[in-house]
Amino acid sequence: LEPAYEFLVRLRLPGGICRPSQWLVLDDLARTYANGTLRLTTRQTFQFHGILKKDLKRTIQGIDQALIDSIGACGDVVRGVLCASLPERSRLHAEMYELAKRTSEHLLPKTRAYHEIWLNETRVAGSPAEEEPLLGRTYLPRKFKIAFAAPPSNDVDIYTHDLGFIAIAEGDRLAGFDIVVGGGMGRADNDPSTFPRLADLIGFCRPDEVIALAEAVVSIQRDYGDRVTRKHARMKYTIDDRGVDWFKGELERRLGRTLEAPRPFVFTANTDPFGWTEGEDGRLHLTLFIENGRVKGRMMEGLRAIAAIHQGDFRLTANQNLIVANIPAAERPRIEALLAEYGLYGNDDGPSLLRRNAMACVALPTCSLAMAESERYLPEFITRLDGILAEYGLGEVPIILRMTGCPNGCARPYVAEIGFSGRGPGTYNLYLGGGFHGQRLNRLFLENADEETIVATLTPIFRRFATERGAAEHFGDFLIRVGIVEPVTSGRCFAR
Ligand code: SRM
Ligand code: SF4
Repeated sequence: LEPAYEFLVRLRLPGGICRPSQWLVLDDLARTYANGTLRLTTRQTFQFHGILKKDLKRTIQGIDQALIDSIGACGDVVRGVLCASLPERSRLHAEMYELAKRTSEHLLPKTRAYHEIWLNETRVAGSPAEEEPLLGRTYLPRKFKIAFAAPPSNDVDIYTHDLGFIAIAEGDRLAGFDIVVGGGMGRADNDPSTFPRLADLIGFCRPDEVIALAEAVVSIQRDYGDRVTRKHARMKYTIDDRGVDWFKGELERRLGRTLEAPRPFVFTANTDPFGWTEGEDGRLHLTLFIENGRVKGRMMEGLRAIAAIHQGDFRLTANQNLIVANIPAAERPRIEALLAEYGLYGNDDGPSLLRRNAMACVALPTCSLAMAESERYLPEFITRLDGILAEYGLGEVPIILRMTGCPNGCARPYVAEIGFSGRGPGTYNLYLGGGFHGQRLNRLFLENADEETIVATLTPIFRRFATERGAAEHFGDFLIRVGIVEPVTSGRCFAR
């Protein structure tokens, strides 16, 4: 049976940027070795599903030929580094993207094992030692996630990261970053010692201090993270147990200086702006909705056709969508012709607002940790909710809904205004009251409920929202204001 084992391959794509020529290679690999689809993930990269063991090496070699790798995409290391997609602010994006890429490269494991195993590199005596310069002999206690956000957009969900950098711009140049630490989503079923937690704001740093600061934060987790109980090994627990003040003090000790005070910033949304936008340099950007990140069928053909003529780049968003970025204005008609030919929608008439802003994790059939459907079920569930929202005149009100097939939280459901995590076939926990731009955790509202129970619960709440909503009030804020949900103010509070 072993040769029939299937694997998934996740790429490392800091900031989610790839060139059209790379897209074409990945598209070919998906058709040749995987299940004929590409999956855009919640961390701005691609996953291939269904690669047979015998084809794994060829797939990774193909990825290497496209100058992309899969190093550190999984495992107890620093994972893929996110960067705000920022289609129209090209100068700020260029600076941030460069830093995100350098941070990712700097913190990668230095071992050549990947090259030796997959790319036939010969082992040379005296080549990098077993001991990693930063990580040591045992790597980190657990995975470690970093992101760069650019207010007012929180499209990377900065508060859900172990370490986050929030850009502070002065005019169109980058002054530096506010620093947040200790976020994470994962929890385990029926185990209140595990909980999602939002990152705390601890200070400010200049762009040239980012890499040293990231290294120092990672080193604290390396030295103090729990190496005994895996469920307790993320940095959010290290910080929650010892306190933010302790963490900040330890960081300052390692940096040899005190951190500057954080600077003010405002987030307004964690969603993507769909459709066409014009950048400050006159180039155009088109954000396309990709339902739950799954590129397949006619859409896959259409994106391949666009990749074949596109002169800019592609940008994967942390909301599982795709930006065809940096299109010269003269090229717009050709791209629009392909959008029409392949039925790719890039504007407001198409899927509902609820659908466009929603995310589902992969779950069944490929995720071995799934307890319920997610990617395959959310589309039809949203159709049902769309009907109810339309009935109450709420179709144009943005509401953030996210679903995962288990408590691990891969689609960051615990910051959604409406969140679901799978409990069993056809049943979910329902969470309500998260912050519209990812600034507040939601609270458990229904446990282990089926679709009928969930719909019967949400319908009267939507009805109330339609009649009692304040001007421009968001759904999560409304639930809290009228007392339907008590706000969750910390990870521990979520777990109670
Ligand atoms: Fe995840 C494990 C898919 C983003 C928290 N995640 C998995 C695995 C690899 C299952 C496994 O370990 O066997 C899933 C593969 C399913 C499949 O068939 O493809 C999986 N995670 C995904 C993706 C593809 C979901 C998606 O629909 O896009 C995302 C890929 C990200 C990437 O490109 O690197 C993905 N996972 C996340 C996120 C969101 C984020 O990072 O912004 C989270 C929550 C944030 C966090 O880490 O706290 C997340 N995944 C987890 C966890 C729980 C971690 C924890 O702290 O407890 C696991 C399980 C584990 O690590 O033991 C997990
Ligand atoms: Fe799998 Fe659970 Fe992550 Fe969904 S949330 S992809 S079911 S591990």
